[in-house]
Amino acid sequence: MKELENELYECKILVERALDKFLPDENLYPSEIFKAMRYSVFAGGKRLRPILVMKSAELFGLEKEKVLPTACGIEMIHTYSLIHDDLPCMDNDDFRRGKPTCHKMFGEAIALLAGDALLTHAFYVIAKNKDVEGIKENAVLDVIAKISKASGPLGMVSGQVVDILSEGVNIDEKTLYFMDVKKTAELIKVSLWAGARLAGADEKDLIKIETYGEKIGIMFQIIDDILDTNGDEKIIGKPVGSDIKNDKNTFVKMFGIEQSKLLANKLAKEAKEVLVEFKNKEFFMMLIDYLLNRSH
Ligand code: GRG
Repeated sequence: MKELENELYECKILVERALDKFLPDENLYPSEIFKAMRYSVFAGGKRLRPILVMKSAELFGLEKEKVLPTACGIEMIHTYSLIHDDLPCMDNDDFRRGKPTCHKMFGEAIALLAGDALLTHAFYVIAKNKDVEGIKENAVLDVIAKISKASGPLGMVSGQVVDILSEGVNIDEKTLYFMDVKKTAELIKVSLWAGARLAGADEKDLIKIETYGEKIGIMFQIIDDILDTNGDEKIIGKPVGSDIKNDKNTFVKMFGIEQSKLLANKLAKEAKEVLVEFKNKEFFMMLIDYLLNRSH
């Protein structure tokens, strides 16, 4: 596990340096928006999605530094979704990543705009990947199309819509899976797919890496649901019980903690099976157990 943690740390440093380079300077006019964007991006975060982009590119033979524009763009999209998710009209949360939420610091209007700004700026940055030596323009176009689909109304937004509309309502298992695949797994899946596509992976491998992404994506959300019930507030960076407060539909609500853990373990096993024939798969194998046993 030490080896995996070192690798995660090394990638995180690369991502954070690149994010600093790709985000507009906060002294630009009007500085309030740039300050709010930077505040939320640098409030913390595991940088899981950009790391997946980089390691997936590496798995298929491309240096991980070459996909940093795409990796950073996806982290910007992820941060936008967190800012909007925390707004009073959504989950109305005061803390995120261990700090006051964007709207608590900058007010609702600027927080809404900071989310919008990160979402749009993300595609400006992702498009820059075409200027990196060895990257094909067609691959960048495919990546832009796929990321916009995964984060838009056919992806993450529809998951969020079901999440909001089903508050206080009993939904069935199929709807719970739909919601979590869209809300959480889509961005994780597309991170892996994008790294692989930029590295020139073939269709068969693209499908496999996406399947792995779907399994770990749902597993990630199940663990998120469990941590919201029994996690350590100081470690997760926000108060526990916010799902209960908002009467959310979660795996814990539907199946209880023990059954949810079993489901997460089953997905972990299935994810390992997907990559069994891959060479150099050690990072992705270790990552499954790391995410399964995570405390934040
Ligand atoms: C369109 C107005 C509008 C809002 C959209 C799409 C959306 C808002 C929100 C996405 C839903 C969402 C926040 C899903 C949760 C996914 C999840 C488990 C987030 C936490 O991810 P981590 O643990 O966070 O990787 P860090 O802080 O480590 O980056």
